Amino acid sequence: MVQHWKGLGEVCLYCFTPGRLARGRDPLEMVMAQIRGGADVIQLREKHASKRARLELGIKVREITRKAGVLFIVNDDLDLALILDADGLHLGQEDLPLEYVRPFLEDKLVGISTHSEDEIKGAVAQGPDYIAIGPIYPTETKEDPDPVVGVEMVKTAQRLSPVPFVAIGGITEARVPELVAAGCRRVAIISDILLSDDIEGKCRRIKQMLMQTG
Ligand code: TZP
Ligand code: MG
Repeated sequence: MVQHWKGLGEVCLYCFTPGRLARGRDPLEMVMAQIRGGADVIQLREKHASKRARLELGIKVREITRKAGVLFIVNDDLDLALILDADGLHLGQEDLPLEYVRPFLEDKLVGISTHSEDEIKGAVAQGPDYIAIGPIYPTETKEDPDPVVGVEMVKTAQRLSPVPFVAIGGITEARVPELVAAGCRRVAIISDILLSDDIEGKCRRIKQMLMQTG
């Protein structure tokens, strides 16, 4: 079944390609396990791969996500987002400003990472389709992460963001209830899912908790 998404509004569980966390496993199988477990988004995030390797993996992930009706978002690379006909592009604070990107992605989703109240305000002013807020908890996945913002940032995003927000950074299955209680409906998780021996089951349990938020 192919679903047609208007935005990130329906998304609960935002997942990733494994990058270095593949550790000898098949990245495509890891993507498929996340989708079987209920991932709503797969982001192509391969910080240590060459652009050509990202392209080659991206071609396959595009095919899998299209068939599954799951959103496919490319991290950082506008050219790859266009070449792969991705559903969207995710931009960090040091990536291309949205105003230069939007003309190429008029009908696609563009998300911006934010790490403080001021960055939320700055991002929202640019007109993204969604924002990410974090790191909510300490993370070892990101090299040189910004300071931890804490669960309180959920309330700040609720107050300041007219577009959907996704919490990220150090989120684990055990921490999801605290985020849900704070009013968070969307989480992006890398290591807790990708380092799990049961990626599908882990995703399913997390998704279940998020879907109960209504
Ligand atoms: N942006 C802020 S924290 C982070 C990114 C990409 C890493 C999240 O990874 P993990 O393993 O879920 O903490
Ligand atoms: Mg980036």
